[in-house]
Amino acid sequence: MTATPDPRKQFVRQVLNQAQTLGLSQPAEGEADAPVNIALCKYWGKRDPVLNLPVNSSLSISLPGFGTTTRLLWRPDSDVTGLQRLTLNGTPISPEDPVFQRLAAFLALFPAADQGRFDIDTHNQVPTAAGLASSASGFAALVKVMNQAFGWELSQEKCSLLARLGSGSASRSLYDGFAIWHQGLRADGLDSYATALPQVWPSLCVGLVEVDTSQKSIGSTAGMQQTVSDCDLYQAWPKQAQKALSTLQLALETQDFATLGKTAEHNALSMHATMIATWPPILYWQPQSVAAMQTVWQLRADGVGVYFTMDAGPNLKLLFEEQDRPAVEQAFGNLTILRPFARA
Ligand code: 2P0
Repeated sequence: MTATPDPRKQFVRQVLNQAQTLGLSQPAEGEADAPVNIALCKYWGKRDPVLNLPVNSSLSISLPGFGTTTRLLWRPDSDVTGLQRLTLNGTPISPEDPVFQRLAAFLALFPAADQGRFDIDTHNQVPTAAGLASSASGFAALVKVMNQAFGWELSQEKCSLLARLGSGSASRSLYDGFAIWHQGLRADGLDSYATALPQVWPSLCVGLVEVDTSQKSIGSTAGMQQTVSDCDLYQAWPKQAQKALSTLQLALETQDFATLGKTAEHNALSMHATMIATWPPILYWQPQSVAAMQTVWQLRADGVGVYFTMDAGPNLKLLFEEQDRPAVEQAFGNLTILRPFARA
């Protein structure tokens, strides 16, 4: 019986094309970083879980200064191959750890993993508040450092294709600012990558409301799979997301903050509605999450331009502009506030 080729390995080979044969006789090393991102139109559901192809396109804002920095050393003159050493924020990670195994499995998709050993040091500068996902910045930084160390000279779009295989949302972390991950139509996944949007929004603030940052009971990969297979309401989701995406793009073009905020909040609540309506239900919210939503709604009733978005967890990310910062800070007290375009 012949083994079926791993479609992910084939995908990597297609993306690397000529580049894979270069630079594999000499040691390679480098360092790269990538930001975390927050989706304003969410990725929720895979049409192909092996190639990480999404049901819908998504749109995000990156948070420069918060993300992952990764150093890579690759050596061909070794008895062993694949990932050999991984440190996270200076601490060695055991090969039995799921983090090590996920990274090793990703690296194993690349020809270099059969031809030498990888040693990787990775540092996360992700705020502890609000449990921002580090897998997005982690896989984006890893692909960037491989591109650089192996001299592949891949475009950002091609790096985005590769990062997507590690974690869907990583496809958007190749860029600062706003990005769209295009769902793509092809079965081979070669048209499902993110591109940057040109708009900047200097007054935009993102506030992190920390409700609970402990490990969640169901991860987003499993949560979205269950929703796709078991939720009758899910069929409404792709349509909602498509509409939200168009509206957000228009809001960015016209710098219409109220439309941006409203659309992002509505999209996040629609995503959560599909999770709640699956069985067994997936409800990431805690009483304090709902209390924070009500505070946002009260602020809006009082004329403050603040909106929220939420991911697969109980924490809120607030969206507001600089002029409303004092009112938001007063209502929420101890709030971590990030400025995505502070350096723009
Ligand atoms: C997003 N999330 O668009 C959505 C909203 C969570 C809720 O992307 O299975 O870690 O590795 O592709 O990218 C989190 O999912 O999932 C996510 P995989 P990922 O940000």
